[in-house]
Amino acid sequence: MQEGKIMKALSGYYYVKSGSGTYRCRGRGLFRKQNITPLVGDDVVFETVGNEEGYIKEIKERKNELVRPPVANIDQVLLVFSATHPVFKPVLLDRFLTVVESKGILPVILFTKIDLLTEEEKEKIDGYMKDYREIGYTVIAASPKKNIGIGEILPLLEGKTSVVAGQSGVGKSTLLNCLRPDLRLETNEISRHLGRGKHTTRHVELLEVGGGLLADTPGFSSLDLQDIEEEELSACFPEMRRLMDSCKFRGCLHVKEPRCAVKEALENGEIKDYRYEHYLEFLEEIKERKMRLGR
Ligand SMILES: Nc1nc2c(ncn2[C@@H]2O[C@H](COP(=O)(O)OP(=O)(O)O)[C@@H](O)[C@H]2O)c(=O)[nH]1
Ligand SMILES: [Mg+2]
Ligand SMILES: [Zn+2]
Repeated sequence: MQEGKIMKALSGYYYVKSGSGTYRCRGRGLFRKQNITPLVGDDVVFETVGNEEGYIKEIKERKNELVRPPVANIDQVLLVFSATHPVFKPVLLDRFLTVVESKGILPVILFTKIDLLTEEEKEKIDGYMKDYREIGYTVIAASPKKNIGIGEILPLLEGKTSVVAGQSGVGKSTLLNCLRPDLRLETNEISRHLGRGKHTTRHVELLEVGGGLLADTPGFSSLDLQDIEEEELSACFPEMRRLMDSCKFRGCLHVKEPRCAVKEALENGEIKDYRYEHYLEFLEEIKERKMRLGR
């Protein structure tokens, strides 16, 4: 018996890496019976058959898991946003942040394409970077194409399992190629998609980068707030999370309640207007879902 980590899942096989090599493994029938599907990122116990093959016998308890992309035991998500082209939309970043926070995973914010910024745009992005840093997030400005900021990213990956997430066209593949040039991932999928009118499906794989593991994902599609309850939402905003115990009412939703510490912080500028507006927008979305589904 050996212990290892599932690095890749492809055509019914799981590629498990251990201290002695990589083995192409099958899951046991038991998993199907118990309704457990092994995920990339799973730590497993497996039995080897010869030098290259094996059977997974046991999946160790997961720290967390994402459904789309299907990856387990994630330490952090690199949220990749282009500073421009396409233009930066804070509401989308806040949505990504909320989903990642709700799963208890650490987000890191990474702006790409900073080489394309005009003076005016740069000022705006600098403002946002300052805001998000004040909230407590690690924020990096980079241009993989011009090799700017890469030195800041590598140390963040060491010893961790990270997932790269972000919209199509923001520069995820370009970034990965920059972090590990031998990968030669295909870039510029936007125009290809437009041309062909459909997405190419790809497998999820953990790549060894900067002393850690990194998954480039075809997308991070599960961006609905379906697993989040109204009362849990403000905990996904660190600047609100810090104030929750100071509100007069337990379970305060920070909307119209009296003596609300979040509203006070909003008035004195400690919480940014746009962050609060996005909070309200998401809260509304969660409420609507509840009404619709009766839960
Ligand atoms: N100017 C500039 N272009 C970039 C940068 N990063 C990516 N691009 C371009 O943006 C397009 C989309 O990049 P790609 O890596 O395929 O994005 P992905 O869909 O997120 O994987 C490509 O044409 C890249 O050359 C950057 O830092 N600066
Ligand atoms: Mg790509
Ligand atoms: Zn409150």
